[in-house]
Amino acid sequence: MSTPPIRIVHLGLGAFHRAHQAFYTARAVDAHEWGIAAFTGRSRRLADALSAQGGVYTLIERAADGDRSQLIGSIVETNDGACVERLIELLSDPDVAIVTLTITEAGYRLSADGSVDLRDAVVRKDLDELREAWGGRGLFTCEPQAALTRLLLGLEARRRAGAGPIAVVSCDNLPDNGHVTARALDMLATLVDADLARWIGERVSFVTTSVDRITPSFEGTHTATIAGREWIDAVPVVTEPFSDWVLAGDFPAGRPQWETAGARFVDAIEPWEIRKLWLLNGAHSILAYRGMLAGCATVVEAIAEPSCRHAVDAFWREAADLMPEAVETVDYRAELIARFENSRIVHELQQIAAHGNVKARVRFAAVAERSLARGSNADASLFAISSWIAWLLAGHAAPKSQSEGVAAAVAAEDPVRALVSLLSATLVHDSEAMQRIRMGCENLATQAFEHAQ
Ligand code: CS2
Repeated sequence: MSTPPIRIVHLGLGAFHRAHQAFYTARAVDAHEWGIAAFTGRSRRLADALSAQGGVYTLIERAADGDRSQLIGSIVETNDGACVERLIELLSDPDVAIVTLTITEAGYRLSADGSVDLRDAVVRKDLDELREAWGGRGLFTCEPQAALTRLLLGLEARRRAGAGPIAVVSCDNLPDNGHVTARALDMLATLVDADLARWIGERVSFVTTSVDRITPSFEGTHTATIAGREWIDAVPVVTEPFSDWVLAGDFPAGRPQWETAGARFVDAIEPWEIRKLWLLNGAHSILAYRGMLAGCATVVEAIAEPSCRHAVDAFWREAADLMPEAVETVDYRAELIARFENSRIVHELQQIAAHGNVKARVRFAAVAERSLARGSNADASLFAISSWIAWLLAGHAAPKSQSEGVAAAVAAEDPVRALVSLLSATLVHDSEAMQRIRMGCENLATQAFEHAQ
């Protein structure tokens, strides 16, 4: 494989990026023109392991009836996320045309109203550092920790270098993720330097995307035979055969022909995005909370559990009623069941359950708010919120998997109220909805108690 030049920078190197954007880039007809320099989020372990194998890794597509493996060579450089010096260098290069992000929903550090949470200690520290760097200490002395403040630093370097416009492509499970990223960066930039905020507004294009491929974390090796010789991949990725990528927005400095690898470019993304977020991710989160309350550990176990399946079906009916008629949901739901039932993919519920406040806001509360506004009783989505709360109150959350705000709300005098306020200002002030969420929590607590006996 010849090495393509670096034209894409990725923040958030992990299994999902390697199964999705790196896969689409490697499969595009112009793959030889588009190399990725990827930065990890928290630890440098994966960067080092991939670097040791020249960035190349095996993507194992695990279907219910067998595996299909392929080598992916689109990632040509891997870095520890903390290495902002390299990020600055790369973004100052006019040949770099795109920044993609998989920094997780929680990585945007937003409050319930969608603005950056300025009470977040990391954001505050980073903003202070950035101000000092602007004040004369110099960009290279700065060590921001949050993904968006790191990106901000890179964009300032690009502005100073006159390296031209660029596209920022969010690939996280947030509705209208391009706009969310634009708003967050504008807010952060305005707090540091109004000129940078203006430059971002004029020169950075924010692309909204809906991404889909179930890719649980996987620890293990894979032995491949290349040119008759055995090669042991220390960091393969295991994913499902299905994948989808819908994008809307401009790429002012060019882009790979991802459509030749199956991506879809659309003008209006909302129908695709909410179908995926509500039906797939919403069901995933219900399976996680209800499933663990019922003693299940994986998606396959939970979807086979009648009370979980019933809760998912009811939620799907409610969510599907809110979708534009043009969007197909019947076959889509049948296909989801088959994907969830793929017993060769081991998807831990605890992994899905992490960062529940950010996920429940997008997956449950958004459905409940819209259902109530349309005069429906929103039974299934309110009950989904109850399942998140009952799960938290039953002490199922893994250590460090939830934010400080969630831990404080669980310990509050009225935890149900405190937790709902993290999701939605509308629901917390709707006494009837609150009443039903409380009843749901009580019912689930009783069921969980009976299950444990
Ligand atoms: C999951 C997603 O962990 C989670 O929150 O719901 O990672 C899901 O597997 C992907 O969005 C599938 O495309």
